[in-house]
Amino acid sequence: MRTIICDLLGIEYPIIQGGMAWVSTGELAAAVSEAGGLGIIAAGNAPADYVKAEIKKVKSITDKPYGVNVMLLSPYVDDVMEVILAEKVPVIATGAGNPGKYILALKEIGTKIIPVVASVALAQRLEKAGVDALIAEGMEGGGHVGEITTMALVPQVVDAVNIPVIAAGGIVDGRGMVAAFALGADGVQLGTRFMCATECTVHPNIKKAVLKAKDRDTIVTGRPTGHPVRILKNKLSKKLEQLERQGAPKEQFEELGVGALRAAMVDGDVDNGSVMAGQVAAMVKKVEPAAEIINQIISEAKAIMKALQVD
Ligand code: TUI
Repeated sequence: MRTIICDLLGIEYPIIQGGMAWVSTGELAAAVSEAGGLGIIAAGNAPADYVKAEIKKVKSITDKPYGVNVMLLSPYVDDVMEVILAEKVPVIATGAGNPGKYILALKEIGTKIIPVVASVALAQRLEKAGVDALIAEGMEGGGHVGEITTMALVPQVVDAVNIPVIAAGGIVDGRGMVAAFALGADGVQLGTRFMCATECTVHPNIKKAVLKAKDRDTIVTGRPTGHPVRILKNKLSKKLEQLERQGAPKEQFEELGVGALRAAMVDGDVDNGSVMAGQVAAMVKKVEPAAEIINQIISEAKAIMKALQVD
């Protein structure tokens, strides 16, 4: 099951845990890295000190490579980048924007750079700028999403660049992993499945909500803000839908959004909080250790590939 991604990142399995704001803490990242995947701390909208503390946690639990996901819309992005440079973080992923201006400094210290892209144009621009790999994330995923599905996006990105591509959005098990390989990806990133890892420190209400979710229980909200976000349907999503129907100004969406993610993930407010999760939430069946999630995905993928052997 080794691919070019394993050698690039120094990991055993080409499975990356998505950087989910207020969810992907040091505890989860360390557990995934210890199990042979790449664990990622999410900086989200948190200040640099938070990120530094999470990095320390990972380093105290594992010597294996880990990453930090930097959300480029964060007001603290420059401070977070400084922490990443100072701590010589092995891998950086980015989301919700173009990380172009940080690439040179990161390359200088040997950090591997794998930005998340939702379009071919940004993929090509970032390849030219010298990034090491790309995460092509389809709109099945949770949180901030683009407009293209994983099925359509991954092969288009794969065809457009000569660096490794990791598929994300809508992947939850070995079937998704093999499908990603068939589309030309060299690895997968999973978020929602790892939200329900035992080691994930997200509020227990969130794990319960994901386990309860059915196929049509997510919705993309906030399109008028230019930053559409997939969340589990709840009171907040209904209010956001109503604002959209009314053609309300951006500020009203932002008012409802501010703090809603933290309220959900940290405080467990599943009614009025922003419960970001992907369309595959319905396929997450139980809370289990990160190592079991990874081992299961790998054994499912191996079995499928064996069954697919044709002459
Ligand atoms: O970043 C994510 N997922 C996220 S970030 C987040 S926190 C947040 N909170 C409120 C509003 C917005 C975000 C929750 N979930 N995934 C990676 C991702 N990046 N998906 C899509 C993109 C993306 C979109 C447009 C990357 C680049 C881009 O274009 C920038 C450009 O310059 O072309």
